[in-house]
Amino acid sequence: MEKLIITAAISGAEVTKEQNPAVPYTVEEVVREAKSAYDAGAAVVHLHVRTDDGTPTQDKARFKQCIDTIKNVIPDVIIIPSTGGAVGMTAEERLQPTELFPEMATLDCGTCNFGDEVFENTMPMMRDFGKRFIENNIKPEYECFEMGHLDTALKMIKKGELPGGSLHFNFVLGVFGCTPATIPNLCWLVNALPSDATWCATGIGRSEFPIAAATIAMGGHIRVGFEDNLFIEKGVLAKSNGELVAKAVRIANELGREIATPDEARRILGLKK
Ligand code: KMH
Ligand code: ZN
Repeated sequence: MEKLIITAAISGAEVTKEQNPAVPYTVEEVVREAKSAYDAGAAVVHLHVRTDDGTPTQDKARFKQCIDTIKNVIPDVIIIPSTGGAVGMTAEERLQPTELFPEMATLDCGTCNFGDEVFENTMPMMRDFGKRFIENNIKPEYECFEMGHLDTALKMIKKGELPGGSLHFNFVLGVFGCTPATIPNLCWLVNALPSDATWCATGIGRSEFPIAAATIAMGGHIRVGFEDNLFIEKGVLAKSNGELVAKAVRIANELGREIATPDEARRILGLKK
């Protein structure tokens, strides 16, 4: 089995300091959380940024400041900025980090309910995102919350509307309104992938570690972090993203799966440094 790539989704756009005081807003806090995750074994940081008061933003300058400061401290880490941003943002607003030419960025593969709100990713929007990723030579992490998202992405890739080549998907399971985080659902999605694609799975809330454990055993890659889950165990807040990554590493160690360094992750994902 390939080594395990651990992604840390350190902040997200929705969770707040009221829910867990360690959720990062400022640049210093973002770097602290990225480093804690990296030191614990994460090869990848999935990045959303906020203004200092916690408001989600896709501002290019804010992304640049966070990315540059993270890279000063942990130069080899892979940073995957979000182009999902927060519900309600426009496509142009969301696309701003692609102008920083990251090696990868997320590309969301369809509209879905997101709690009480709707996360909009129409096919025309996806075509615009695909065009930008192709022009700026960015490898997408295709985010799928539903089987229909995976099917749409595969069809649009075939038509050349989204980037092809070596494909990487992240299945996000357990968002209220989308696919429930069950192992049969995960297997259904994984079985629909092209055989040479790489994949990651993300379990939301209390499903974070059960989905991680199943994914580690199945040969996929995993995502943990505050974006998805704030608790290290039932009723106990995690002190840092590093604490969540360390738990994932312990599970991987028990299952005999080695952890990929950032450069090993680049090889697995087909990235050129
Ligand atoms: N914040 C969610 C509405 C992504 O990063 O691409 C979307 C999201 C997906 O987090
Ligand atoms: Zn995200």
